[in-house]
Amino acid sequence: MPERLQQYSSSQGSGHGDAANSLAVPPAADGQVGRGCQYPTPAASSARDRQAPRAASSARGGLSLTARVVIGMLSVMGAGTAMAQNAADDGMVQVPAGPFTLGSEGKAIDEDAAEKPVQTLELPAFRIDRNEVTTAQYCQFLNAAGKEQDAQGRACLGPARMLPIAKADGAWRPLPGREAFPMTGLTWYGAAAYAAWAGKRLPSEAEWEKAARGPDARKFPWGNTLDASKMRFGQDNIGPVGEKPEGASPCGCLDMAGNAWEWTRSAFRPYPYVATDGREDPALTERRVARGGSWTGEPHIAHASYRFRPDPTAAYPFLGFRCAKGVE
Ligand SMILES: [Ca+2]
Repeated sequence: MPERLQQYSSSQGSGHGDAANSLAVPPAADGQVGRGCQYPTPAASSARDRQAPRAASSARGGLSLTARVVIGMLSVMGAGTAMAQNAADDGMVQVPAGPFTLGSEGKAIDEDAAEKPVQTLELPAFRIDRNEVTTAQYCQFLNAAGKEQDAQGRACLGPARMLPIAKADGAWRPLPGREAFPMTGLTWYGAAAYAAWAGKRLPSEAEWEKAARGPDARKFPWGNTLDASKMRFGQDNIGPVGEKPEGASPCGCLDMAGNAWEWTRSAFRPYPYVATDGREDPALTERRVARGGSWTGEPHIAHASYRFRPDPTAAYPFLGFRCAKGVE
């Protein structure tokens, strides 16, 4: 574990390099075949949405009254469609069913032995948050719950000194200027409790990696070459979620490299990854896998297959999460 990560630990540490434990409870199984990610990035979609009304407006000069009325009606209909799309946007993207590549050969200098062996896995379609969960969203959860523990009484938050939120007059609020920052400083239990409150769940590490790499086994969300301009990393370079659209994954997820590390549902156990061997049981108390690197200055471990492995009771100012859910 890099020294910079160790100095922030609030609990038992990250467990980088630890051997996995063994428990056995059946998880929700995945297993269908289909095509890989083919979705446009949010940036591309947003650009199209913004441009369409302007194109209709600029075409009005020199047209008959009838033509203007028709164009006006079409513009209103178009605006209505855009509003309907926005209303239907729940902040999640869908990852199609189908095969993808998990893990690495562990040969490159930035690859870890725990990423071996490379596997081709198949997952059914699922949905995953486009962005990391923000401080504002997490405060909504805490204020609705009225406590800082999960249903079993386990702490959701790390020490106050590392939190991007604060409690005053009985309510949790983001620190000024951090409303759109990823929620960090929370335990795995805190992440899982939020997901349950939101009607979602944490992604398995396999789901997370598929959403980050797409169907073509790329090393980073944007391709195979480390590009620091496409991710938030470096000292104190944590920032609002979704501000690096050029670093979007093939399915349109943002900040899957950098900004905050992200808890996944999966317990850390050696590969090969087997979804049904018990590692996806949320009741496990063993170390969990986190993915994606962070702002803490180690861009070389931000590749999508790297497996950070914190204790579920640990909290760090660089560790956040995003949620997933099944497709109904
Ligand atoms: Ca991230």
